[in-house]
Amino acid sequence: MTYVRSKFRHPMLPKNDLGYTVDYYEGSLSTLCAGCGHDSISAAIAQACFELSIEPHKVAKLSGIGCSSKTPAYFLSNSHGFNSVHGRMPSVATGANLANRDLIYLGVSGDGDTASIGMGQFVHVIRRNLNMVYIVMNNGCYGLTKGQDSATADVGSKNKAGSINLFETIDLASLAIELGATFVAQSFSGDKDQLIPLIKAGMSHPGFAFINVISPCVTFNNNAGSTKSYDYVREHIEATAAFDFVPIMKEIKTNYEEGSVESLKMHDGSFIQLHKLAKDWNPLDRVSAINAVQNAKAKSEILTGLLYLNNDSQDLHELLQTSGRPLNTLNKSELCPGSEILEDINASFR
Ligand SMILES: Cc1ncc(C[n+]2csc(CCOP(=O)(O)OP(=O)(O)O)c2C)c(N)n1
Ligand code: SF4
Repeated sequence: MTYVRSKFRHPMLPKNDLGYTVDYYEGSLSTLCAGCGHDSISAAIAQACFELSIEPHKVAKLSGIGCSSKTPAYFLSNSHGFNSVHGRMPSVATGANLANRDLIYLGVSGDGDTASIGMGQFVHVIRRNLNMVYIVMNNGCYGLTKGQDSATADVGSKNKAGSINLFETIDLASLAIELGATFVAQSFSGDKDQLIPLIKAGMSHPGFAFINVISPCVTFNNNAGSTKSYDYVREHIEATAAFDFVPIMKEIKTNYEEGSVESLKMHDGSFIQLHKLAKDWNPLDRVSAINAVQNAKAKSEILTGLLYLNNDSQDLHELLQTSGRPLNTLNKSELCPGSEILEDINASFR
């Protein structure tokens, strides 16, 4: 692994609508193990933001603790970033989002960070439908602390030390759908053609967009017997549907066979194009989404793609009917209703 990165970029590198090349969306040089799935996800995030022509300073990256939670250092170096306490990223994201609704919130977590110490925070940020993208880089182990089994390790899978996991796995995608998440997707770190459109769609979704990405840990969980290794995942992956994400500003491409495409309009006016591979697949149907994930699991398959989308998503700001302007831009006279109104409010509690 080299610790020197050339600053030279080809002068003909394509530019996005803002005039930036993709390197403007990169971060500092990764210190993760060579071949770690998390690095591929970081690259997909950078590419998605480049393709959406997002101003990096309009993005806030947040994470907990773990190899996965280190990755915000490796993408979007021109964005805001907050590396929080283990499992506590959702609270920090909630506070930041309530103070400034105008940023795009991108949370990155690990399966340990989310499904163990952060589980309480995870379930409540889903219930609140906080407007953010929440990516779990799921390798079934605690990579940073030397590969102990996490709560997403499959029962019966073997870790590098040779011990078999005795405990039932927590399926984060099923849990998210069950808890009312309004956008739930699943993918694989090595499948950028699927992952980049999913991230773009998640960023355009007005509510909590959860993306569970299987991301093999090459150092501690890539052995025979692991169900999160590159080989296992490649052999057991099944896509619900392949799709393109088309922002509303761009012409909508319809070069797919008629009848094989399902066009889903997002709240911000953009569309997701679903290539229906599974005949009866309907991502708008919550019950069939839960059944499909569970049926795949029963066959030891990992279902990938956009699993569930609620087109009537109302995010936390809408639910709480907060000010349309970010709170951090309101001045004292706008925030304080005045002593007479405060007196009335106090009187109503007496
Ligand atoms: C409060 C607290 N408890 C435990 C730890 C030790 N710790 C650091 S990272 C980690 C788990 C990381 O696993 P995961 O979130 O799956 O990320 P990965 O490293 O696999 O990407 C643990 C237990 C800690 N940093 N803080
Ligand atoms: S220990 Fe595993 S998760 Fe951590 S950087 Fe290395 S390969 Fe990635």
